[in-house]
Amino acid sequence: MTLSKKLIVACISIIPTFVLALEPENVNDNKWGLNLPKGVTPFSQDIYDLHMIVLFIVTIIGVGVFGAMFYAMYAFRKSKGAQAEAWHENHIVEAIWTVIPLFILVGIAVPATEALIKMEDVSGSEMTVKVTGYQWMWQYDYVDSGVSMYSKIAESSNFARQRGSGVDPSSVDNYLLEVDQVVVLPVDTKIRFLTTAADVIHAWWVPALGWKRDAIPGFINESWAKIKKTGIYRGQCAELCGKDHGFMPIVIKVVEKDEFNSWVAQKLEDTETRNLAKN
Ligand SMILES: [Cu+2]
Repeated sequence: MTLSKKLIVACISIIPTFVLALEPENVNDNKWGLNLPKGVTPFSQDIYDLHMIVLFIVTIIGVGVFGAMFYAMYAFRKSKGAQAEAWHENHIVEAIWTVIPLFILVGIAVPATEALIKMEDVSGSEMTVKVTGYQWMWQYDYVDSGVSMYSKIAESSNFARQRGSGVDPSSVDNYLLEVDQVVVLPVDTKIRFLTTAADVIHAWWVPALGWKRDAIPGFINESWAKIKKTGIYRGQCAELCGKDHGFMPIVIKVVEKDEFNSWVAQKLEDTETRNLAKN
């Protein structure tokens, strides 16, 4: 096979990779973890769309630039007696290769800015959850209903992670991604999250929501989510916060609104019973 044929075969063989990356259904399954997950909130979808547009643009540019480069290296090689052209500094060409990238960047900046503005807009929130990071757990205050709880790594994971536990981590379900108290949230509700910390800097991150927020002592960071699909979504602390940074997972359970309301009622009742027992 000649070199040119080999090059053509190599180019054709990488096409399925791009097709796979651009195929939405495969991405949704996230079969091989090749692409950005779509998430379950409006702006996780925006981020995903933006990512796909940029991926498409850089793929075209990459194929174009490398294609031209490899073609030049092959067609104008020294062994064929190629002579370099003597001309240089073509103003028109230089203007074109400056202006085209400029337009591409501006074209990308417009939807990127729109997505960022949307992310910051917490107006019209129907409920608020305050998230406080501690070494090494999370506190959740449902500001509107008064439910307050701590959530830390599940005992099954915590035990298995100890040196000499004798437990094979792969035998533990959702190893390091399971908690004792799950954060229950209603579906299709605009939820405002206030993120802060009580000791060092942590970061609250659930990839399916499409964002992460630093939890900084003395500061309150705002963000929001309107989760489209019921289900369980997992995340972790995303800021190096100390020796157990890797052991403060987050688990969100998104349920129908009715189910959420009865969960809140149950939680309040439990707290009341506990308080009465104390007195
Ligand atoms: Cu942390």
